[in-house]
Amino acid sequence: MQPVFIGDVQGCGSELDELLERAGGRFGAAGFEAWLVGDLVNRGPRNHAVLARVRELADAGRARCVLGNHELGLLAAALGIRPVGGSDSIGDLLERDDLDDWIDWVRGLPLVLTGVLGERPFAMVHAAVHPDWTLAELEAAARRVEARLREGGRGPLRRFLASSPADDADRDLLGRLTSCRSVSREDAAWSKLEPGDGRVAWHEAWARRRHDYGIVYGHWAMQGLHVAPGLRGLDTGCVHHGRDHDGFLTAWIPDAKRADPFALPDEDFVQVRAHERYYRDPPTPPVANS
Ligand SMILES: [Mn+2]
Repeated sequence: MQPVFIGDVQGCGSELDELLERAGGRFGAAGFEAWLVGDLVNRGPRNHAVLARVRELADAGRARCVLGNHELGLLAAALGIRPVGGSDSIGDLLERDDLDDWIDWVRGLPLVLTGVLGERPFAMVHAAVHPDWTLAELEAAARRVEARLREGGRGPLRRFLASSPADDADRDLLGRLTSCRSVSREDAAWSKLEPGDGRVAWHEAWARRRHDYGIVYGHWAMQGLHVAPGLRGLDTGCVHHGRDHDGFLTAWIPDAKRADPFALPDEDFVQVRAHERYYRDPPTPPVANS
């Protein structure tokens, strides 16, 4: 089935509907599978509608999704680990009678999905991978942290999410997979911040290792669409529309007949311009790693 990789939706439900409709027009409703890079929710207006749409498609075998930092933020708010702030728009989920059911669905999302495009193995992750990891090491790390997210009731989940990355290696891995933008040149320690001060983009460090697998990711709206050999970064900031540029929801629809769909040039993108101006407030500066 034709994979359609979709960038960060963040509650932009009408743009997701349009993108899925366009994919359906091209491949038929049952002729494609949506692969979503995570951050389905927050900042945008239709969080429950987006989760419900993706869950319905996933249950029908027509969508797959990895967990993003905003899904973790939803869990943390629902579990009382953090207050709901001014830039949060997840009230439509937090106030629902079936919130418990959504917590269980979200905590069960994978952190990494893998497959093969043409002859090229690849992984999809929300933010980043460790520059040194092989695909097998990446999968092993993801499976270990997924098990931590799923084990036990609310208590163990709350304790794991609230733990410090410095004290719990799995919590540190969770942060790298869902929130990292840059790594230190020295020891590849991860940071949420843009490159600078001895840090380079995580994918720059990763690319130097000449890995044999490709990566599809999101999370980095300020960077925008990233098309490089082996790398497809799909967060084009739909929910930031009106900030200082237009926001788009981007899909990568690779031609699987190519031996390496991750090679350049590559024009296989479809973009839906944001339907509304969502961005109003000044950006919240990133805080310490979590
Ligand atoms: Mn993100």
